[in-house]
Amino acid sequence: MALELPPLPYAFNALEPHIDAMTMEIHHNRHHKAYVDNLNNALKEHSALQAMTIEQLMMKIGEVPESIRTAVRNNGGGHFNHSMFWTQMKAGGSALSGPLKDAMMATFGTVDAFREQFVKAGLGRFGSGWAWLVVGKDGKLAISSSPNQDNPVMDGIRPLLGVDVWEHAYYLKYQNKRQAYIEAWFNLVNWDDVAARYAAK
Ligand code: MN3
Repeated sequence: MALELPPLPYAFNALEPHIDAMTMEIHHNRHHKAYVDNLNNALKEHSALQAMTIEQLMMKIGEVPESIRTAVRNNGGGHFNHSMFWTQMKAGGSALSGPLKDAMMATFGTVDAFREQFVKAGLGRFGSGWAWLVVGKDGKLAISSSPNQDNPVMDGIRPLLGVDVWEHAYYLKYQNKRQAYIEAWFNLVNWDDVAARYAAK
């Protein structure tokens, strides 16, 4: 039972001007598709692993046979992270409110302070990777970042929001200006989706 590339929940050009249509098309149809194809290929001889959800695979990455662990880590991580990434954006974004906003104020003081720290985590990730808003093991919100296609789930931590800071996510429009990309990306965050993740604890 092969994993499938989930369709984008909107058109390639829906997120313009913040993320351009060509970046979205290449990112989804080629990069994300390659992660799915490579993951299916790695799992070909492993029917027990094929029966797991992508989240279960991430949680149990340490138990995946060593011969395919790196492939599953990179490509399974890519599949998990991007599946989440698409649903966390929508044209125009949505407003942050409710218990998630309260928790954010309690942890970071202000929403602006959260944004500032989140941007900093994205800028501080050298090379390719992700910045995350997570629920830490203490139940509190926290910001982290991970290299490559790693994610908090691999460490038993629940991600609420992630931004892809690989150059393929922004280079066509923003070139080397990662900060401008992350700040523009905030306009697209679907906080309803993030809040639903937070509520699902
Ligand atoms: Mn990407």
